[in-house]
Formats: sequence, structure tokens, C-alpha cells
Amino acid sequence: MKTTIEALRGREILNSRGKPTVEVVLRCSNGVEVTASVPSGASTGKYEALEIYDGGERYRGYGTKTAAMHVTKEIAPKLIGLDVRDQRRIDQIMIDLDGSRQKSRLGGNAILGVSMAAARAGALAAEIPLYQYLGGLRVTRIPNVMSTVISGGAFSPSGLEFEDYLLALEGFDSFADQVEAISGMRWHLEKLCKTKYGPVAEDGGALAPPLRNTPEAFECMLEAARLTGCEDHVKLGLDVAANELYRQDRGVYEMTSGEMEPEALLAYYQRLAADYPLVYIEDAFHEDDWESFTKLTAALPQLEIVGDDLFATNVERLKKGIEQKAANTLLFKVNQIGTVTEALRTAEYATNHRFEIVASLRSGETNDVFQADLAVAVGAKRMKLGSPVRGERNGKYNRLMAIEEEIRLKDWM
Ligand code: 2PG
Ligand code: MG
Repeated sequence: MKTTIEALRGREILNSRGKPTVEVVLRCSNGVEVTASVPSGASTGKYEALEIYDGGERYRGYGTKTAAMHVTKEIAPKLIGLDVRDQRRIDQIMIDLDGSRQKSRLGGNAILGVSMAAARAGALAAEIPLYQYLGGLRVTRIPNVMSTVISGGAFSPSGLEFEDYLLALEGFDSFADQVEAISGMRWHLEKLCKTKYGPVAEDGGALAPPLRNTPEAFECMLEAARLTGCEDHVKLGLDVAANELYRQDRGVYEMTSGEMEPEALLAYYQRLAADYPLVYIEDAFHEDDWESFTKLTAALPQLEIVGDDLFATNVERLKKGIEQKAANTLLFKVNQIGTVTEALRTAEYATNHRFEIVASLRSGETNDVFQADLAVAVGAKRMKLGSPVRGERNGKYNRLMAIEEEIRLKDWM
């Protein structure tokens, strides 16, 4: 039986950074109502779908009433009466209605909210879990935990140049065991930092202690792993977020130790990979430096060389990256591209070209756990979840544990 969209509206809510975002409410013809809310990045790349903000006085210009109104006034009239399971058509109608290259007219934040709400309603109409609705019956892989435990870069007072210092968990029997381990490591790390440095700043649950350099951060992280007893199952990752370090006028990266040319930065990554169990480097160079990415991928083929701002979850940019061998892993963020259909297409292209996928939350999150289901749907190898000490992050950890339990119970029955 058809389940159609009967009513659709947007509203302004707050995200985990205390900044407004869009929540969409969708009511189906069978009376079922769903909501979806939109994540938002802070260190965004220039190729992402654009969010619309109101400007003016409210919320320092970051109100989302305009974007919410676009849902209610412009998008809703075009979608009411459509089957909620017609995801591709729903997304295409919004893309056409927007008409811009980067969803700047209606707002990526308006369009994505509707797209997510439609998917959630579609799964309910199909009476299957969201991860299965989006990924099909084959999906069984729960991503490994990848957690930002130390924060550096633009949004942190730590003095570290890179944005995220990540623990990458591997070889555990279950996702639930990984949650236990990461919780222990985060706890030990905080204790270590407080003993060494006194009160420690945080960003979104990641610690921002006054460390001098990346090796010092890695030593602290490995010590926390040893204290938790899981050093054999823990590797290290970096999100360089190199856009933030790049000085275009001089063509150099501004590091705490001084300026570095791309070649010197590459050599620095090689040293770190030789000295530490480093498995993952995200956005090692700025988003237009394809050439340096290609050199790095050739130089460190055993590592996951990951494009975040580089690919912006955009299939065209991913195609270029694959052609140029500019990485081997896609960072996957649904709001970078702005519809579920397009995100799934990019993920499928990655998988078909033997790229691994690392699904990721944004630094501005909501309580919506949609991305956990989506990560399972695309068969992500890892999920970048943030530290497990904040509600908006733990919701996703908890959802992945629930999905794991559900899949295992099905296997058992
Ligand atoms: C990133 C994310 C998380 P933001 O760059 O990968 O660290 O940051 O969501 O602010 O873009
Ligand atoms: Mg990043």
C-alpha cells in the first residue's frame, strides 16, 4: 500500500554547539509522524553543500528560520502526495527546485532535513530498520570505532596543529566491546591530562590539553590505551584538516614548529608513520592540492589516506581522486552533499572502486542517530564518532550497539 507525504514542515532547533540547525517534521498519510535533524560542520570545505543562515541579530546571524521556512513553504507543496519510499524522486525534485550548484538557494540544511525524514518514513512504511532500508539485506558490517580524543587546530586552545587526534579500534569481538574500550581509554586519558596539566579544555568531548606537538599527543593516547589494557587493539589516526593550516599566498602550511612546504609535510607524515602505529591520515593537504595527495598515497600505501574536504562526499570529486590515485578512503558525511540519494551514490562509487569508507559525524551534531544507520548501510569500515562523553555522540554509539544486537539476534534465529 502506498504511504504518501501528507504534511511537511521545518523548524529551528539547537545543535550540540548551541548553534541553530533545521529539524524537519514529516507526517504520512497513515498518521505516522517522523522527525529528522541536520548536522553541521565547523571546519567546512568550500565544495560542500551550503547551509542557509538568516543573518541579522538573532543567534549572531546563525538563525535557521529561513531554511526552515523553505521546507514549509517551498519544498512541502512539491512533495505532498508523493510516496515516502520514492526517495530518489523526492531528492531530485528538491535538487531541481533549488537549481544551484551547491544547494545555496533553498539551503543544504533545508534539503537534507527533508531527505532524511523521507528516508526514515520510508523505512517505517517498508517495515524494516533504517540501515536495511538504505543498505539492503546484505548489510551486516558494523563500523569500527574511531574516536577523536584530543582536539587541536582551529577550534582548540591545545597548541597542537592538527584538528583531530583519533584512536582507531581494531580486532575486537564486537562493537559493544569497542565501546567499553573507548570509554575506558577516554577516562584514562582525561585523568592523565589532568594530573599533568591541571584543568583541561574540551571541544565536543575531545580533550584539548596544552601539548607541544603531535608525538607528545600520541604518547598520551598510547599510554591511555596501555592503562586500559587494549594497546594491542588500538591504532592512531590524524585529521590534519589542512585547509586550516594552508597559507595560499606563500603555498605553505603553518605548523607550530614553523612553515612547511608540502614536501616537508609529506616527509613529516612519513616520520610519524615510521615512529607510531599510525593507520589513518585525513585531509593531509588542502582541498585543491591533488598532486600532494597522490604523492602521499604512493609513499604510504599501507595507510588509509582519507579525503574529507578533498571529496566533500561528492561523486565527481571522488571520481577525480580515484583517477589521480589521490587517496584510498572516502570520508562520508551526508550533509556535505545534502541528500541521502547523492550520498548513497558516492558511497556506492567508492565501494565499486575498492575505496574504503569512513563514515563521520560533524562537530555540530544533534540527537538524531540517522548517521549510525547510514554508516551501516554503506558498509563503512570505521565511524568517526567523537568521544563517548556527550549525549549527541553517545546516541550514535548506542544505536550502533542496538543494530549489532539486532543483526546478531537475526543470525541466531
Ligand atoms: C572533520 C569534522 C570532525 P567539522 O573535519 O572531520 O572533526 O569537523 O564537522 O567541523 O567539519
Ligand atoms: Mg575532517
